[in-house]
Amino acid sequence: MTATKTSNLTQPQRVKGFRNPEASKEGISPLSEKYWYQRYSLFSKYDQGIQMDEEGWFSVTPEEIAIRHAERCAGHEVVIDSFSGVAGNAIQFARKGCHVIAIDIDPAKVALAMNNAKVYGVEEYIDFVVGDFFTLAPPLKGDIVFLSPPWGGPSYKDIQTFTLDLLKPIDGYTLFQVAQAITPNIIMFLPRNINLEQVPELSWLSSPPLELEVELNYVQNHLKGVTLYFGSTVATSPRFSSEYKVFPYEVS
Ligand code: MGP
Ligand code: SAH
Repeated sequence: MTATKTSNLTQPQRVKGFRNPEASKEGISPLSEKYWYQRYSLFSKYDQGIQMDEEGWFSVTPEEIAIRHAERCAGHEVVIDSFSGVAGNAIQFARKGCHVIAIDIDPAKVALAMNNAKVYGVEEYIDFVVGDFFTLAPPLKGDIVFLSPPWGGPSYKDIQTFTLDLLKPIDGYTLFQVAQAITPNIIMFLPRNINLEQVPELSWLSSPPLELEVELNYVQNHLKGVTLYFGSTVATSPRFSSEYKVFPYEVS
């Protein structure tokens, strides 16, 4: 397993204690304002009509990280974005030329996702589905399953070490098994405080264990999340790494 680091973009800075009049005019809540300051790193085309809601603000994958995820879809046709939110990831997979099945349980989120995909001109490449991924999954066919489930809100970071059982709406092991029934090529976006020692356990759910690569995702030197790439066609450097205190794939 290897671990690599991404970096990046310039963001407007927040002035503490001051409510930005532009944000207030846009109807941004005090909770979301922190994310509004990062709006161009979330969507570079933000000013061209991007629409968000409260959960969308704190959950959307920053664009440069979503681009990085999407680089792995080269050579694959269909990506299932199982928890598509406001389409931060779905848009980038589509921009790379993949067909995306974008699923979200919240109809309001799907409406925002459709709007945002239009802003990027990629709505034709995305099938938007309102529904529960776990109900829809069994008959689905796809070359990659992308998983960015809810982490329990912004308070995820109050926990010192985030464990896989804390993912919502179901633990990470069960979620992974549902995805694995579709394809071994799985990309999973997890909190930066995820217990890295647990991660190989997901590989070991398969026999032989799945190849695994771990990527630490930074924006402007700030660690935003951790991406796990599973399966021989998306884990491009699936080697054991001594950079982290981790884990051969082989179960001895
Ligand atoms: P954050 O830690 O809330 O923001 O989320 P930030 O600005 O790093 O906070 P700070 O206080 O450390 O400065 C960081 C990133 O994690 C967000 O931009 C989202 O991409 C992602 N993220 C956060 N949450 C709560 C979720 C979630 O529930 N699900 C998913 N899929 N991604 C999330
Ligand atoms: N990657 C997305 C953010 C995903 S946030 C982006 O970049 O925009 C997680 C999403 O999972 C939320 O929008 C939430 O509505 C959705 N969700 C929660 N439970 C779900 C389920 N059972 N099936 C499908 N979507 C679900």
